[in-house]
Amino acid sequence: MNNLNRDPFNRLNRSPLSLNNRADPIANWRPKTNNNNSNNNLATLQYVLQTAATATQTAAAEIREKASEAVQQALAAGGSSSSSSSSEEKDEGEDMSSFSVPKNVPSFTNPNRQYEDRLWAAANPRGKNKNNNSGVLGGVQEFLGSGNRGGGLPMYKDKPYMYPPGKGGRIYRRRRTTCGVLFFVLVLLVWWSGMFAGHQERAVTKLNQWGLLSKDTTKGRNKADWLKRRERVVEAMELSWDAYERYAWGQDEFHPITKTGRQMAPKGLGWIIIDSLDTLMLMNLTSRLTHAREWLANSLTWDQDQDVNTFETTIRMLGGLLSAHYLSTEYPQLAPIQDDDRGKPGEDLYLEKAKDLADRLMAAFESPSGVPYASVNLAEYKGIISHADMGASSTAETTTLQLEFKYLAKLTGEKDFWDKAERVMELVDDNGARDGLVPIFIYATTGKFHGENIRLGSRGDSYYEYLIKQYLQTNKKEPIYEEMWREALQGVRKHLVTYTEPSQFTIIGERPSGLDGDLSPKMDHLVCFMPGTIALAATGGLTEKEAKKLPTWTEQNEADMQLARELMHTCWGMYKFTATGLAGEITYFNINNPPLNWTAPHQATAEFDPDPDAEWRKAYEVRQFDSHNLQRPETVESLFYMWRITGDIKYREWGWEMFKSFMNYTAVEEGGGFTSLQNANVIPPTTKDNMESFWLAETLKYFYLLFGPDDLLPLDKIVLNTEAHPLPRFDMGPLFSTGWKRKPRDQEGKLVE
Ligand code: DMJ
Repeated sequence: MNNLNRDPFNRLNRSPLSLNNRADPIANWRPKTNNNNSNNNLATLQYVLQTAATATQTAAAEIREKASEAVQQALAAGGSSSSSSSSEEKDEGEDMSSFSVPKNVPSFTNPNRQYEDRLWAAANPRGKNKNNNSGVLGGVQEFLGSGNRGGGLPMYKDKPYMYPPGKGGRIYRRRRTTCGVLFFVLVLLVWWSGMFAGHQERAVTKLNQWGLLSKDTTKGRNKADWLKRRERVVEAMELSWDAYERYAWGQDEFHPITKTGRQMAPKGLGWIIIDSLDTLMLMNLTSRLTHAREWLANSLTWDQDQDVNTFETTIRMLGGLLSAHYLSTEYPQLAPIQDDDRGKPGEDLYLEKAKDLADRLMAAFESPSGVPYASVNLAEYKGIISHADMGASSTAETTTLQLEFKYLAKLTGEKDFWDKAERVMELVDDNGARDGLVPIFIYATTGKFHGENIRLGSRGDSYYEYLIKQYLQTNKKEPIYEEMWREALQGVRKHLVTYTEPSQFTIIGERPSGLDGDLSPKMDHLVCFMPGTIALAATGGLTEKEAKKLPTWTEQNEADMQLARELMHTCWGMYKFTATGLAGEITYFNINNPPLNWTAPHQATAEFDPDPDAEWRKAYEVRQFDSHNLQRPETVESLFYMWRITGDIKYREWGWEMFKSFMNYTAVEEGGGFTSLQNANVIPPTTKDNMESFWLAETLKYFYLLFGPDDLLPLDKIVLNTEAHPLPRFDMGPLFSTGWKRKPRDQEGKLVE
């Protein structure tokens, strides 16, 4: 791939890239798969793969049957595909000899297959409904019963709450009470019968019954062991991707159990495909990447009359395309694919698609205040005010766009991308949040906060994450963001950190009624991005050992690392607590009344005793309605940072244990890949029939990086956006600047007039 020809936006002339710190390309980094068949772990996914093969044959036969007539018509009409006719089944550079490759896997690059894909998708009536309100919320919203809250707008996906029941008539309430009593009696009976005691039976697992993962002899003692474990992650990615490709290609949602897909826009948004691009690259899955890129080239259009969530579309689609651009240009040997029209428009496909999308998303910033609207209509280039929450946008959503728009500004030389995104930070900060802790809603109309609810879970989380990452992205040249991060972290300690009873686990609670209100001892799984982010902030991405040698290392950094370790321990406990070893969406903790102050001496139990009556378990509580597991990445994300930064092997071991739980309890038969769980606290778990795109974009990527060498995506050279899409750090150059100063404030951070 000749990168010298790549310059569709004339950026090399206008604004030379100054991406210093470019990492050297990694030559042949991907290990050959080990041939040693005595490694029983190789059997781990073999069964699933075999069922995939069977399913492939069945599905392919069904598809062919349904489609053959139409295919014939299409072929007769002379509409044959111009795509590659290569029928290669193996990814380049892969040695699959240790793995039994399924026979009769359809060639995804075969033109007939492409017709089949389209017809299969067209045959799915669920994909036709533009206003089906599945949107970004999809199954989560359905499960939560929040109904149609926004006239069909895809909304924030990470809303792990049960809403209070809506207003209904008396009859409804009476019926509901009767049903409630009956339900309660039923639950009581079931409980008495011991059905919910499953959490004590960790050993009895579905895949183990099939003989999978039951004889894992890999000890993780040396590099080779970890590379073998990393290969298991690649296999999980292959299974997930192939299932999607087989059953829901081109659809935005994938339901692995019913083996169906669903669109979020009339022609699809490439939700899963684009979110996966960089994972496919990192894992060197070339033929799969080729198929994905073909879809982008031939099927993706942003010109659709569709409202999309500004934040989700930015972090997943814009972030996914930008990281694909970054990796394909900086690491061209990763999953190398030939550009077919070098030097012509279309060659820099990822960047062109990113720029086109960003131009449309920019409409969100056209609000009276400059704080972005919650949604955008893509075809109309029009921002749309939130239909819920009194018209307020989520604070995290408005402040988790900056890494993406700033990098795009740097690539294209278009300053407006930078300025609009940067301005939001000023508007938020001008509110003068006490101790740097921001309420979770903000009005796009006025730029003022709405309500006092403060948390680091949904709607609050990535505001804090992007403070420190903006500082790192521009090579620490925007100190304002480090100051804001430090202030906020101290605020977290002061107002949100407390310790459990018994066994003083460190938790980050919530203040739903503001900082003077009560502390709620509740942690969304989302909060578990914090340990890793705190460690990243303390060392700047260096190892702890390296950072400690610098004159800039302080006692505060030391304390921050300690907090990171303690929170990591607590988050890992969320996994140890449940029946499947997979965390619930929300965990409540038992705390003192009044809560212990963050300065109180504390010492959590070091080991998580598996005894069901172990004392430590009394500190944790996962409620029935919060027991779903959406394949979220935050804990493995933090394990990855903690491993890279501290070098403590236990973080890798915890990650491996977690990975095995995913394999054991979320694998879907008949080549379905992996699914979210409805209840991760019973065995067997109940399933949700949904594979989140962040399973491919984040969770599996973090496992892969956790088990791999440290020089793949070095933490002091890149920043990962909140969807785990790697972007380079760079110098701002003369064109860009922070362009704003913080208003004077008192010791608590409140503005002084
Ligand atoms: C992802 O879309 C991102 O990590 C986001 O910041 C939070 N929610 C999901 C994963 O849980």
